Amino acid sequence: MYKLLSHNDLDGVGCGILAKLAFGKEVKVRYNSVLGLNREVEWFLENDDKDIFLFITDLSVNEENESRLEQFCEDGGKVQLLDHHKTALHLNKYNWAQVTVEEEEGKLASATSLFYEYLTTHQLLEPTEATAEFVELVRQYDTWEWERNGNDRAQRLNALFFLLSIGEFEEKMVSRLQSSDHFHFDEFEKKLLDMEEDKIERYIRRKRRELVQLQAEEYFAGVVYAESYHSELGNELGREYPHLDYIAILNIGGRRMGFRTIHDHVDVSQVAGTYGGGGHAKAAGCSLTPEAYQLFVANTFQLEPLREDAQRNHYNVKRSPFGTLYKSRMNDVFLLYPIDEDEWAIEQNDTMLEERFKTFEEGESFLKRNYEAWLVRDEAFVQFLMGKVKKKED
Ligand SMILES: [Mn+2]
Repeated sequence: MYKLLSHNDLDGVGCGILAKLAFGKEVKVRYNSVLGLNREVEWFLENDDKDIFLFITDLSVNEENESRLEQFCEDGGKVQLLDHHKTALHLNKYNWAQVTVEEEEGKLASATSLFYEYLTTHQLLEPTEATAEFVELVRQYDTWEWERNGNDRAQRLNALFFLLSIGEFEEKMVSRLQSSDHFHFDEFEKKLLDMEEDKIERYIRRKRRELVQLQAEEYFAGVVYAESYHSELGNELGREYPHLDYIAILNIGGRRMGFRTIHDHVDVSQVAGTYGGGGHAKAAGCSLTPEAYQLFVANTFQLEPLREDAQRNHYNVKRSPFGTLYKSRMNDVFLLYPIDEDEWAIEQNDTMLEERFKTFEEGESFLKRNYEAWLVRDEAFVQFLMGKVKKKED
């Protein structure tokens, strides 16, 4: 008999699906939150049959369970932990743990891809094309590689995962992988996923208008309240506001918060770590501790949301050699323009600021970080130019 304790996200459930393909009725699978795992491990060690082979995937254990599992193995118990979170790398000192962050140069690991590798090399599972395709979609989603590769199928697989219950998803995928030559979505799922995409788009548009800006330690954060679609939201908002180092997504009901970044200079697992959480460099989370509550909720509640840049301009456009016009809530106007090949300057209400910027993006980031300024509409730009001409005439 086997038992699998895994994470309750797509990557964790991917492991459960592989376990059922490999062991059928011979495996008991339980999915856990990050916090729930340690209880399950304790329960296993105290109550379960000592002959059961225990797999732990996509999650890691606390220090107490670390030594309990070591003892269990010394007494002849069988355990294999497979994880890809770098916060678990210290577990590699044990024979029963394998924590791999990168499979090979430039290819990040996921729990599902590590488990697939494990099961096929130990000849516990026959490799097939359909299963390999499924595993690769899960891996790309979990490591964010799908974004760089434009692999929408990976994102759609995760969307389907959230549309169904875990049990339904598991059952569908197991029978599909057993009976198909290639991984595919059926017609009904495709229709459902299209509708879901439209719904997410509308949700994100609404959330964009609720984003507030906060300076927290050395970073600028965008703060938004949301219960669902954290990945999509963090991604969209991050791209929309590249001057923000990361996006903090608050789930008050769940007393949790998520961190997402699109930037390489920020490791949000470290940010989450300061509040007792963890995760990946690009996506992490933590409980809403009183400290985090004070900073991200209480301190930001009175703030006004960021104003969005004008979208349909023809004249006041970014990177224009004639300058781009921004405005702040204090009614200051800023003109960002090139004064040389690699040099951009800013005029604030007709007074040139001292700062110089190598690129347009640096200049815009400065304006948005310090003044929460937004790109004004063409009409305001034309008025501004007319005012300048008039001043010259006078
Ligand atoms: Mn994972």
